[in-house]
Amino acid sequence: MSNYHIKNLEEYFQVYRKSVREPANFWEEVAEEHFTWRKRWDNVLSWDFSKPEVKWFENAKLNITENCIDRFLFTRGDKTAIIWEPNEPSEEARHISYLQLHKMVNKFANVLKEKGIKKGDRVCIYLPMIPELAVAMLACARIGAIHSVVFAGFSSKALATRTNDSGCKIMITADGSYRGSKTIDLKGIADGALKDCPGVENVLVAKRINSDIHMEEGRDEWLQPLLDEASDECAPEIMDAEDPLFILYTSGSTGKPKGMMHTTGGYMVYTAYTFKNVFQYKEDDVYWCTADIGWITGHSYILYGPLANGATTVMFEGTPSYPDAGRFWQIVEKHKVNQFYTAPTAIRSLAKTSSEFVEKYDLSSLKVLGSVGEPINEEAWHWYNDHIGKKKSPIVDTWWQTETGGIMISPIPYVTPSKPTYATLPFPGVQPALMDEKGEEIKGNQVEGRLCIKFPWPGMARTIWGNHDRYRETYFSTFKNMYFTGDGALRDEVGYYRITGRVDDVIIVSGHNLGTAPIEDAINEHPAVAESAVVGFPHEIKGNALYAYVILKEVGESRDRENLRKEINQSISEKVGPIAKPEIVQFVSALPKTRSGKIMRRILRKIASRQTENLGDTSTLLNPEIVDEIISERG
Ligand code: 6R9
Repeated sequence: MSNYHIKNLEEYFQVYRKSVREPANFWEEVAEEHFTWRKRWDNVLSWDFSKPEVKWFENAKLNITENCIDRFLFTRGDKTAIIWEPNEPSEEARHISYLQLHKMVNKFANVLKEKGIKKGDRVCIYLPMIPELAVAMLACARIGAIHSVVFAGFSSKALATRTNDSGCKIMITADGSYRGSKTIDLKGIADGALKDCPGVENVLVAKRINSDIHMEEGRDEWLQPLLDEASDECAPEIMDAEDPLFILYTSGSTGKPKGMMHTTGGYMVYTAYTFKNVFQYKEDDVYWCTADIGWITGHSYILYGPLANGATTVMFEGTPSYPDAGRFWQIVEKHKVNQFYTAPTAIRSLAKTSSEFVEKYDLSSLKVLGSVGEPINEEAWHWYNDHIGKKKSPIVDTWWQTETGGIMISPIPYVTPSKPTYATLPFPGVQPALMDEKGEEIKGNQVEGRLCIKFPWPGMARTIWGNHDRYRETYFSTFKNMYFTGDGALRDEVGYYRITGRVDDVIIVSGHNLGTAPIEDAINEHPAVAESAVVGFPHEIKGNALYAYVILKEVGESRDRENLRKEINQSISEKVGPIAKPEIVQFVSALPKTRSGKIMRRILRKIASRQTENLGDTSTLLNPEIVDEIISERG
């Protein structure tokens, strides 16, 4: 039996039991079986969640690009590594072979070196879904630089905060990007950020939309001429298993975003292992994950996990609805996609459109359907199963986080019997626990609690960049000796997990994690605003939408409310990003507060979702009368 590839349920249980009883042996066998190491580890695992400190494959040496590219050159040199599908269906797709990818990555790595980038330096990548994005990340990994990809939908302010927090010396961006029928002035947004990023010395600009942009003398350079000049050979930097590979920011429930830092060896083993099993990838399959590489799903399951298995991975520049709602299915037919991985928000929006958009295309290549990013509701699950999978392709509802690096709880297709809305069983090596409010573990089945993980796994983030105290505080202090996920979950009668949603102030809108604090900050910066509170409420397509309660400085002021709403939305777009604009802005005279001054978000959430029959105990409020006023003006 191979630990690396699970093929039936009996094997799953065997492998799982082994992974819990002898975790070090189990992961050692996986790491040995499938990867290229320059030097073996001295010790598989050492850990202490109270610090927290976790080390996997200590003192092992490797380069992840050697594992994702070089070792396949003889066996799969001409195999397509990346299929790039452009925004416009009439533009030709690109097929990049492992051999070509090798050259492209080496050239890019040499350009970075020429710009003085060395092992350990941070590189900000602010690019749309074009091949340069994947190549830039791998080029960083080639030379041991730490990439920090910022999703190309983020605003100047968000980009600047992230660039400065990680101390990036260089930024890689593009002249612009295509998103459906729109073009986006990416360089303009980058310029807006760069005026507040004194540490960035060089900016490399990829050409995508051929727009006439400002190039800052002495700072900005076009990328292509530099690549043309560079050598296509670049020896990989030999890294320690625990050397950082990348930083990726995720929203926190308070204040600034958290730069989750992932390391090299464990992340590689974990993403490769989970990819192989969750998608049951076979040699000639074509795999497509529709996420943006700017999120962890793209890092782990467009790039590193698939390439570490020598897979063919599709990278799509556009959107699900352009030129029409059939675009995803047209791409599935065109590239004969075998595994398709997307988000519930996309499924829900496509399920609303005419079934003709699906029926027009031949989807018979599909073998596995994946879902990620938020709980998938029953209706969306069935539509996905009936219309896309034709009841033949198992759905894998994969639960995980930026912090976990890879998939944690998920069915294994053709192995784990699925159950709609359930992420089902933990992956080998993953030991979940449900905790009650007193901090006790809830044992047994048919129970509900806060989801924690009891034991380290190789893909876990090691710290928050520059703020280890915050890492401990956020994840390891709520429950003793446990990693706390921030999610609630229930465990059914057979031990299947269902994730019920966040239990903190993070709201997931269309699969994007948004912290309420930065949105409230953006609202409060408006000169007319005194205070605000943002909560989530259920939304048919987006999963959750945002509801903002806003107190104006001068109550009864005769300012045009509609205009104020627009200005508030504008401020949020600029400071956080358009995705964070609230669905509803309600002006209120006060917010319900406890005696200690905390806003009672629980009540605001209920009002936003019109569940006001049972508001629970309001007697601890300082101002209980405000509740009725807010309800009556809810509209
Ligand atoms: C991979 C990713 C993490 C949060 C996570 C949870 C929610 C993700 C889910 C899910 C229910 C699933 N989430 N997958 N909830 N079922 N299958 O999305 O990472 O962007 O960091 O978000 O997303 O709330 O805590 P990230």
